[in-house]
Amino acid sequence: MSTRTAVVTGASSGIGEATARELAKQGYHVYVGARRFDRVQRLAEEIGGTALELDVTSEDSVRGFTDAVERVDVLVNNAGGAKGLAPVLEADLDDWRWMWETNVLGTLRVTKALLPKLIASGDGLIVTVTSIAAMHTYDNGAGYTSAKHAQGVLHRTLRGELLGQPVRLTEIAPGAVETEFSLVRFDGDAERAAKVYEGIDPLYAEDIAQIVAFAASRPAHVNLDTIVVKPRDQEGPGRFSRRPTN
Ligand code: NJP
Repeated sequence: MSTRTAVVTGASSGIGEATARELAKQGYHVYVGARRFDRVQRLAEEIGGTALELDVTSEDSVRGFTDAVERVDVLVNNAGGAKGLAPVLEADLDDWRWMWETNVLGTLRVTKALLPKLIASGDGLIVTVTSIAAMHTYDNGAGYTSAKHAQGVLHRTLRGELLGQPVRLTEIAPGAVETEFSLVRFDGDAERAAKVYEGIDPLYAEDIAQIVAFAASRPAHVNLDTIVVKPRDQEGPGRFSRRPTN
C-alpha cells in the first residue's frame, strides 16, 4: 500500500504544527502549508514531510498548493484565528473580513479543491478545527463567533452532502489552547495575550493534535462527528476558574 498522506493548513505554529508532528509519527507523509514558509520548511525537514507556501485567502495560492498535493487521505482544516475583541457597535470591518476570509472562505477553498482527491483515496477524512465559538456567542466576539459558526456550518453540511462517499468528517471545537492565537488576536500585544491564560491550566497544541490523530486512526466505518474539548478550568467562552496571581 502506498504511504497515506495528510494535509495540514496553518502548520507554522500551534495546533497545526503539533498535528503535523503527530500525524507524521503515525506514518503519514504530511504536506504542511502556511504563509510563513521558513517555519513550515523547518517542520517538514524535521518530520520528513513537504512544505508548501499557502495563503488560504488567495485563490492562486490555494490552487498552487492543492495542485502540488497528488494524493490526500486526511485533510486538517486548521488555518484560522481571531482579530480583535470589539462590540458590534465598534466592529472593525477589516478585522471581520480577515476572520471570514481565513476561517470560512479559506476552509471552503481548500476543501473544495481537495475533495475529489479525498474521495479518490477510498477512505478520506476531513478534520476541521472550529471552536467553542462555533457553538456559543460572547460579548465583543461576534466577528470571530460568526466566522467560526459559519465554518462549522460549512463542515457539518458536508457531512450530509457526502453521505455515500468514502469520506469521514470530524469537527474539533476547542476551548482555550495556549498557542499564538491570542498574540494574533491582540496584534502582537504579548502582555494582553498572556492574560488570557493567566491562572488557568489551558490546553496545549499537543492535546488537540492527539485528538486529530485519534480520529484519523479509527477504522473506516467509524465517524467521530464532533469533539468539544476544553481545559478543566473552563466551562464556556468567558467562564473560567482562575487561580489568583500576584
Ligand atoms: O493559533 P496560531 P492556533 N493562510 O495562531 C495560520 C482555532 N482555535 O494554533 O500563515 C494560511 O498558533 C498561521 O500561519 P501563517 C483557531 O481559530 C484556537 O490556536 O504562517 N495559513 C498559523 O499556522 C484556528 O482555526 C483556539 O501565519 C494561515 C495558524 O493559522 C486553529 O484553532 C481556540 C492564514 C494559526 O496558528 C489553529 O489556531 C479555539 C492564511 N491566510 C479555536 N492565516 C485557541 N488557541 O485558544 C493564519 O476555540 N494562518
